[in-house]
Amino acid sequence: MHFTSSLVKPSVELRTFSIRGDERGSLIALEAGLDVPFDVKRIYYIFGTTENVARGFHAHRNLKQMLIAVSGKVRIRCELEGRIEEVWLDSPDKGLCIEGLVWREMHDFTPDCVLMVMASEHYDEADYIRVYEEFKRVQA
Ligand code: T46
Repeated sequence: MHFTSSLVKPSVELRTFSIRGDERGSLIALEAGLDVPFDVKRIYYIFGTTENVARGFHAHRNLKQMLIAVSGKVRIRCELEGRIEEVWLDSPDKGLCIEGLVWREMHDFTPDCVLMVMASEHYDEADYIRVYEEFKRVQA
């Protein structure tokens, strides 16, 4: 099947989660449909990233994702609808929700960074746009 455009409106939203802390430390609970605005079908995490390596450089047609640096820091650079949005994920209580046709890049991983991602769909290579020129073309 050949898709020409995304069915999901592109958006990038930084959310702050409630920390349930007590004298023992901290706990964050995320519930699908509430804190994460979609049903989670897949979780993956990126860690042990080699120094000076950047990742991503693609868009998704329909996937919704929530990115959380549960440890360390990473800079997320997004392009959507002709504008750039940059966010540092540097605390486990921050989540970046990305939906629809958004070009995303991940830069400046700290060595201790564990980037956890919750996704609305199972892995599907056909949902990826890995060529920037194609991303610009399907946006138009
Ligand atoms: C995204 C950013 C934030 C799988 O087999 N299953 C999976 O669920 C994923 C995510 C990847 N893979 C395979 C595909 C590649 O052979 O793992 C390898 C690395 O994936 P990729 O090069 O796409 O990784 P990143 O870090 O560039 O991008 C990932 C996600 O793929 C992507 O959806 O939005 O993180």
